[in-house]
Amino acid sequence: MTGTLITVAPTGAESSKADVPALPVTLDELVTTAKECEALGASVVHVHIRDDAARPTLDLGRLRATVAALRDSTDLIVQLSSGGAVTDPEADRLAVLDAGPDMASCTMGTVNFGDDVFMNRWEFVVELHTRMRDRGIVPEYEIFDLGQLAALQRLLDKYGLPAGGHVHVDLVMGVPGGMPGTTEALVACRQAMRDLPEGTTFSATGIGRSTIPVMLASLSTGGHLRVGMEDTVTYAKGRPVESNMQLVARAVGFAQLAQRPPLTAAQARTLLGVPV
Ligand code: KMH
Ligand code: ZN
Repeated sequence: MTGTLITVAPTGAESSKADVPALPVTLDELVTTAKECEALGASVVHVHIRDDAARPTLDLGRLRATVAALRDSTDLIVQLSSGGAVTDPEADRLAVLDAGPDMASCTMGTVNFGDDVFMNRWEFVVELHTRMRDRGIVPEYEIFDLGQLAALQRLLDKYGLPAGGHVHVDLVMGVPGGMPGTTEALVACRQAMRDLPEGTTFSATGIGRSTIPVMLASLSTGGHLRVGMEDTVTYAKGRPVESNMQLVARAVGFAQLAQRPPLTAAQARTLLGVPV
């Protein structure tokens, strides 16, 4: 498939509404954002939710309501974050799967995360992978550093392919503590992915100012794109991001320039092995 899968990650768990007023934090704001990003060319939404005080939460009732609302209003593939915030306990992160999303993230190892630590013990990763497979939830394997691709190979060798049989990886680049958001690092990952099952696909996102170099490197090596205010809150020097739509529109422009126009949600389901 020659098109580009565009994932929007509109909210994340790190920015506060006070610092970033354009961040979608209510269910209404999230659904409106998702609809508008879908109309522009996004096909997957990577979801973190907030509570009434706009703090990150993994409240199961809210997650279920969010999945239902996104399904009602869009055809997007709904991918819930199982990463949550760095403070979230493993049990709550596993319980995210009970909300029944199409996809969920599965981070392939522990990484320093700014001043924090994003913990992903091996046993926890195995539990996420196997529970997702048992429930037919398609994982997106989040890779913050090169060695995590070797961990993914080990996971698949030992525990088998995920639900849907297709392996999709997201390179999260430029986190302070993880791999840098550079073409060189992306190419190193691309080469390491040759050891993964045939047909493995990848998207990439560059945190902060690495967003543009990572988009260009991903497109030019056959990869897909993830953009959104989870990863980028500055559009250009001195210009805060106005909305997630602004970031999706830029990604669509880059994809068209690369002659790999955005995939529809239906095409994305076929690519990723997500049932309709
Ligand atoms: N918020 C980060 C600690 C994911 O969504 O799976 C983890 C994260 C990855 O964003
Ligand atoms: Zn996330």
